[in-house]
Amino acid sequence: MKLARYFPSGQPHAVGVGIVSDETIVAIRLDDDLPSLSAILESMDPLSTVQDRQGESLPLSSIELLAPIDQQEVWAAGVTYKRSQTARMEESEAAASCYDRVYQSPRPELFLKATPNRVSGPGQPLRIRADSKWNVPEPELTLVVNSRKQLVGYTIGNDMSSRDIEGENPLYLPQAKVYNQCCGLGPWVTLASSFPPRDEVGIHISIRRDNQVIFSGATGLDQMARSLEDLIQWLGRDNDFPHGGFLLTGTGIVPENDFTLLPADVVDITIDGIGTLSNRVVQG
Ligand code: DO4
Ligand code: MG
Repeated sequence: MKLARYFPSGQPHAVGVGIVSDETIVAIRLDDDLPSLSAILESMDPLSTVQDRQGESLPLSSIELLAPIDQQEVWAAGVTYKRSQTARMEESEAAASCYDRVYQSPRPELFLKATPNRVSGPGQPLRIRADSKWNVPEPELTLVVNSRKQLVGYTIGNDMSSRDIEGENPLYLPQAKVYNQCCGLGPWVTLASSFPPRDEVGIHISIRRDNQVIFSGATGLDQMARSLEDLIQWLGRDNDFPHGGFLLTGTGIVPENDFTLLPADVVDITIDGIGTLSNRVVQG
């Protein structure tokens, strides 16, 4: 089951939650007991929670999808794929040994990526910083975790990154990663019970400029050096999430070093079992 947040057509302030299938969305009846998507994800069994609350069915084309986030924090893991380790070591003389070590260490790299106001949903713009000249999208399977630190679903994350800032000095990492519209999430949450076997999950990216594909890449979840449960247990050590949280699990696709995103590029990220997250890039 796929659960989305959306604005119904003509009602840009009334956030709805619905079940997506093919080209339709079935509205879920919300009330004070169940006011939001995160409340559904917090319930003991999200699937049965929504079963008897189904309302009208709408064409997907008639609504505006929103990022599937309410009040949760967004965290990210780094250097979880060999390709990311190699790319970071190339971009940073100063931190090469840090990236090498963290790829192999039991403790993963984890960082706070975004608060809800910094997140862009499907079709909304993602930003490259005005003070950066080397930027990439990072297509990442994203875990949806409830306040009990249980994995309840999956979505797609885009961990937009300024490689020149990150490469200049590892202490600049928060500035390379966290700024307005730095994180894409969506297009919806696939509940854990509906996610395909992990070793069959492919992650694909394509970047279009002037309607031409200028970069595409693919990897698989089976290329990740850590397990999803391991990442969640490290994130949850002495760290609570009263509203639940999102955890981007790292990128396995990094374009060659001569590539940078430009304003008006369109980034499409597809992950099997979820769908496609599409965003246009802006700068300044
Ligand atoms: O420390 C650099 C960030 C790594 C990252 O974001 C990734 O591997 O996805
Ligand atoms: Mg990343």
